[in-house]
Amino acid sequence: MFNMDGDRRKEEERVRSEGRLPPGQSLTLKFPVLHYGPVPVFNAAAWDFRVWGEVEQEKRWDWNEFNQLPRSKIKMDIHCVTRWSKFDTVWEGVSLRSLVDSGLLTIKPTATHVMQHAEYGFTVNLPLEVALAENFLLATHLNGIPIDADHGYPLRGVVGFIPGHEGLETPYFWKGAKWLRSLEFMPRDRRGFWEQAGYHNRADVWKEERFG
Ligand SMILES: Nc1nc2c(c(=O)[nH]1)N[C@H]1C(S)=C(S)[C@@H](COP(=O)(O)O)O[C@H]1N2
Ligand SMILES: [Mo]
Repeated sequence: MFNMDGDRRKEEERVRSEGRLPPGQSLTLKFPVLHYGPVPVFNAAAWDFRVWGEVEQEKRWDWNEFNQLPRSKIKMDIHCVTRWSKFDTVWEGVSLRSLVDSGLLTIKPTATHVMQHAEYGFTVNLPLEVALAENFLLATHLNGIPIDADHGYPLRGVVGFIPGHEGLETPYFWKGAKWLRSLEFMPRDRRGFWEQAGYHNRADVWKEERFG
């Protein structure tokens, strides 16, 4: 029988009993699309990804080069500030942590925060230690297929909760920029687009830091 809401509620009970449903959230089986402005068109010939600011050497990778960087895969629960959560989503892409660990990127000791810069000037800020944690990824794929245009193709930041890694700070999903084009390492904090609009600067889902 077709019983979408029955399935949904059963799944929600399961994750709640596992301690994985943050306060004020509910489980969705869909994947809502939320952003400000239009969806950009991807042009592989013009696309690049840059790392700049407080780093020993600024980097620029074109689409081909970016796809040759070491890759990681992580399963996470994602929590949107608009109160929906998705569980066990599998993201694949490049981990900032592994770029640093493999020597492909050296961050200056003066860096304290990271700004994600996306198409059309969209920005999101994160503390450096959050961006360097296991639960932040520069993602190209979701559940084995390229992320679709509405959700950030070809590259987006993602941040979520990894069950069993309770020590990692988990920000709301808006802290990952869709259509990501560069990372700026900063010597002090600066607020991104939604943070300037009144969203919480830190955005910890377990503390319900929704609005600032
Ligand atoms: N480039 C860009 N990325 C963005 C946003 C945006 O407006 N522009 N909005 C953020 C917000 S508020 C949310 S809730 C998530 C939504 O991601 P989704 O559309 O994949 O669900 O994207 C985040 N990333
Ligand atoms: Mo959002």
